[in-house]
Amino acid sequence: MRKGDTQMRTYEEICSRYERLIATPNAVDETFYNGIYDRYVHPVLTRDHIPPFWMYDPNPATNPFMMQRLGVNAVFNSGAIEMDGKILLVARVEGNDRKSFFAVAESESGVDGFRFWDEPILLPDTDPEETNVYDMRLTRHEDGWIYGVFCSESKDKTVSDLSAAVAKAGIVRTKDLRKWERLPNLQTLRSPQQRNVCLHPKFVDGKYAFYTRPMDDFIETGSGGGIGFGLCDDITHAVIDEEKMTSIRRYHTITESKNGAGAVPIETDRGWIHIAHGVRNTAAGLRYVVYAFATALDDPSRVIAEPGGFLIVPLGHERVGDVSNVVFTNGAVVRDGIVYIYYASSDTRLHVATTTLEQLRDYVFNTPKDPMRSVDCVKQRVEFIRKNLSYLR
Ligand code: M1P
Repeated sequence: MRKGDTQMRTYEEICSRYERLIATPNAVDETFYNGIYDRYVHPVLTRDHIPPFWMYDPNPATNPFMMQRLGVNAVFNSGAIEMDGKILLVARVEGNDRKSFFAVAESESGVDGFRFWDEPILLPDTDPEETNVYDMRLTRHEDGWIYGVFCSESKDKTVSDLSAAVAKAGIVRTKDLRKWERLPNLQTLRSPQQRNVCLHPKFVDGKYAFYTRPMDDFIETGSGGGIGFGLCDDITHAVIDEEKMTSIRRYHTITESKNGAGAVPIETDRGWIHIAHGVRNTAAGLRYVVYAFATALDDPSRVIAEPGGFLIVPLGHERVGDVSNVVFTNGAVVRDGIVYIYYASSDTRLHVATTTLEQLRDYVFNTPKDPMRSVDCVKQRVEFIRKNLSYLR
């Protein structure tokens, strides 16, 4: 290389760096402790985990500077499932052109070694107006299919604002994450827009059950009061009339601005555990955190436990990215009693947090509720301190 030239790598050098990254072991971050879950030193997926042949033309004759031809900006919000002993993620990959798409990455351990399959998922193209797709929740349903429910976004042509968009819930199904069948989008008769929709894994009253997030607008949920729940008879033409509220938005809490279903609910002997996201507004913009709640086994729309506050909050470098101050989850896996919670930070990269099902259940059912007012929070804490001190003395 001549002095002043930009650095140039060969395709082989690019690949060996990529292989080194994939082979880098992850480890529990011992600087963090809360007794609820472990965080990890490294993210599990980033844009550097994208196979070089997705971005580079390896042929020096047609790519003499070995430059990226099709760059990738970010890898984040990911659905998750266990298959044949491996953990598979359907990640949201965002190209440099801002369009998102889905791609499967697999790992034996669930905490490191994630490698993308050779090609991203090419969904059946059923709607020419659909411009962007993202945030797939993967549900292994008792009907035998694996469903992917995701946000299908199109331009809102009813207003003159160029950035106005309409969000709907797209539905696909598969048996193996390789061959996908597209079904018509979910219709919610009483909500003009939908995002963060998640299919419950079991029939409820003999019907398919969806967690929804009613919205009046693309960004603002408006009159949408929280995470909804609705039933439909036929998933091949899914229509929901009434949406009951499950976990609701509340003034001066982590869900004040909006909330939304995250991972597919996890069944325990005490109830369904939900790992969701809550959003509040601040002078610095929206702040997204991950929280948990439980619904009843006999009525998965009825909230029976809701710990106060957040479960996961953006920390350190997680706080910075394309959309800063965000953690978001749409996938978790339970394998051999270990819960792998895949959460993205700041719409840029994907991390894992691990805990046991026993710990998560303890957290959800034994963490005190949000008392909703400062004075009651102090009373709650003083009572807690006194009990602790009398035990310690
Ligand atoms: O940018 C943060 C998140 O914003 C959206 O979530 P919500 O619908 O609750 O506002 C989603 O687009 C999500 O992808 C994104 O991470």
